[in-house]
Amino acid sequence: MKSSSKKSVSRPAKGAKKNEVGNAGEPQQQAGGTHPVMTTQQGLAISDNQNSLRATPRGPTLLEDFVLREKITHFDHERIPERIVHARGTGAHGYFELTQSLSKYTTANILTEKNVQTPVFCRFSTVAGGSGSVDTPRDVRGFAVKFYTNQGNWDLVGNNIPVFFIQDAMKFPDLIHAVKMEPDRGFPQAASAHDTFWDFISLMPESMHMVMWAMSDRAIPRSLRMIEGFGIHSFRLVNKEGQSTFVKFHWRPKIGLQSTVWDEAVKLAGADPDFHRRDFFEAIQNGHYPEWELGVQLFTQEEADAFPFDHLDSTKLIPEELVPLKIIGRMVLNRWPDNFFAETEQVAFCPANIVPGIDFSDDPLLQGRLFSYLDTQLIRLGGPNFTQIPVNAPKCPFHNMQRDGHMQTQVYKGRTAYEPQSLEADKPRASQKTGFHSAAVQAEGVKSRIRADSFADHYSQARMFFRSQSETEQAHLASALVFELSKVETEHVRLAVISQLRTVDESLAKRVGDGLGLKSLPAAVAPFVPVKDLDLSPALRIIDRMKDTLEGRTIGILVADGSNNESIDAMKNAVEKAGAQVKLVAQKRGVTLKDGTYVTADGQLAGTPSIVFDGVVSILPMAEAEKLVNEAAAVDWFRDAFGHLKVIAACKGTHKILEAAGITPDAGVVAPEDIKAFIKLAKTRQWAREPKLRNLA
Ligand code: HDE
Repeated sequence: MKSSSKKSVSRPAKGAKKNEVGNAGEPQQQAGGTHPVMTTQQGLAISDNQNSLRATPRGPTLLEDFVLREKITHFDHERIPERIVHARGTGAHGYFELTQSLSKYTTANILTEKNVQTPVFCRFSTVAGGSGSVDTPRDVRGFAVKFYTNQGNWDLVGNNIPVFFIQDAMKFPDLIHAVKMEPDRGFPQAASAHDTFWDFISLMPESMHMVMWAMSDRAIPRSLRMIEGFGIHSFRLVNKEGQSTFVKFHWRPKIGLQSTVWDEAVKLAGADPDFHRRDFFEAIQNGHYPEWELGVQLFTQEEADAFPFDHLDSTKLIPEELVPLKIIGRMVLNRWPDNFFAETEQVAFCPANIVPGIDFSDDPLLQGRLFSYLDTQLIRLGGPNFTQIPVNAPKCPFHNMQRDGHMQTQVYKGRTAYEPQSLEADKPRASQKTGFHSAAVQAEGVKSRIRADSFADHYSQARMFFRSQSETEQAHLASALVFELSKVETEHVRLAVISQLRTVDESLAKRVGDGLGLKSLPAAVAPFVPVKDLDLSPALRIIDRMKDTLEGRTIGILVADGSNNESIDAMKNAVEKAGAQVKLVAQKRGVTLKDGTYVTADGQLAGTPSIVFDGVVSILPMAEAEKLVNEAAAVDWFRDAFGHLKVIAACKGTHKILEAAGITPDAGVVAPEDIKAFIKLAKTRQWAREPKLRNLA
């Protein structure tokens, strides 16, 4: 050791000096509270959590420092593998309450016992991006619910789109490899707009229906509270007599559906990468509990035989016009997790988790999922005892003879860990009476790797979906395809997608071809079976079905020193009464209003663009408005609000900023005094404005 270390004098040998004069490495902490003494994982009280053990005050650090080593080692192991799909997500606790009993169809208590609150944990996710990606890419959203029923956990692991890209689990790894970052370059992150995705899609005609959905406004939702959820596959309900009925599960958001416009989704990714989770968090913290109705479509084998498609094919939906939706209950999410990692990250969903009275169908995609989820949890959570993690453990009693393994937290007592056994009376045995029975369905045939002919129609429902959309939604869908395909570098891939689109709908292919600047369209692909013009399903739209409510929306009011507090209050009170929340935005967060009151704005202008609001208001004294004409953040505030088709309540002075933004006021621009009109317009987007602003495909 160097001589300098020998000269060390600062070791507080008796401790007194250090306590009196402090230590350079000691933080100033607030006094008070009843802080317990910090310890190591072994329970040893820690004397100093700021300084590692050193040979001299200036180092080197000693390997002997077991407190430092324990802390760093734990930190080094803090991450677990992220989910291979649905890595980015957010979740909350809540409850499910049944309002209509399905006792005629099932023995499952969760679907027969009315007005009982069953705890749930629900996780929403994007599919393609990593856990650190953004909340608003164009993507499918996962919608997974774990019901902690008194008969065991039931997981309904669904998406916000009722169909899927592929018919057979065999193709899932290929689909995901195609959409994720390209393996040689490691990008793009959380985006389907690249060659490998569209190459795969162009060669998979069965994906055409889902592609229509993924390019529709459903894939750019405004809020997680404004998405539908679908179990996708047909499941079975089984009653006391052992008779089974097919069922499809649907979640319906109480405040209705709403989407962003594409430019807004793109800008949101930069302005607030956590936009959806923040919105979800704030809603729960503010007591605006997100709520969904649970609906079911019930149908028999005979009815299924008459459908013009095979309900076991996950690329097909059952139009509500064919089998109406029956609302049977509601889910309310009312408690934010205490710890994101312990709960939201470690929650392990599995479609194989069902309860007596519910059973699977033969859907080959579902059958593959029944294997995949448990398998993925073993690598992700490190071993078979992940079911003991509190968020995963059932809330009803559970007993079996499974033992040992990594991270076993139970201390099982007794001598036997096998069955049958005759030594211990308190050990579990199976029960014919209350146990799970698979539906007694006959299955016979020839083993093969053949896809049924009834799965061969890949285009009719894709066509039905596109043609069922409103004009505005069709234009968005066509433009999304133009955007995505414009990012594809390989010409033959772009053309192959157009060939597919021609078979879906000639007019759509033409619009996309025009958008890409093609001089002529490639030949249409020949479908395996003739494409049918199915009855249209207006229930598949979003815009026409938006609810007449401001609930779940956020209005931004731009203020400055001298803003009229009475006008602010009048707008704020009316908007809040209509169910929305209000946030004040100002160039400086501290503002003195006209009556002298000093308020702290919720957001600073440059960091709170209008993108995060559903409608904007400005109440500014003339002089302040004039100053903002030269402030890019203010000009962009209005330009974006206008461009994203939002209502604007602009005071007189603000009209100068509108002018600077190149905005010609239309019917969606009102005065802040016109509160009634503002609220009416804030309930939706100003769709009539869109064609004047954008050349949609
Ligand atoms: Fe998943 N899926 N999936 N999936 N999925 C996973 O399981 C898989 C599919 C869905 O919030 C993984 O725990 C296969 C359809 C959601 O934690 C994995 C196939 C639907 C979530 C997996 C599908 C879904 C997942 C990755 C084709 C809608 C997130 C992490 C046969 C009905 C759940 C995990 C959460 C997660 C496999 C297709 C929904 C790898 C093999 C269809 C919402 O096991």
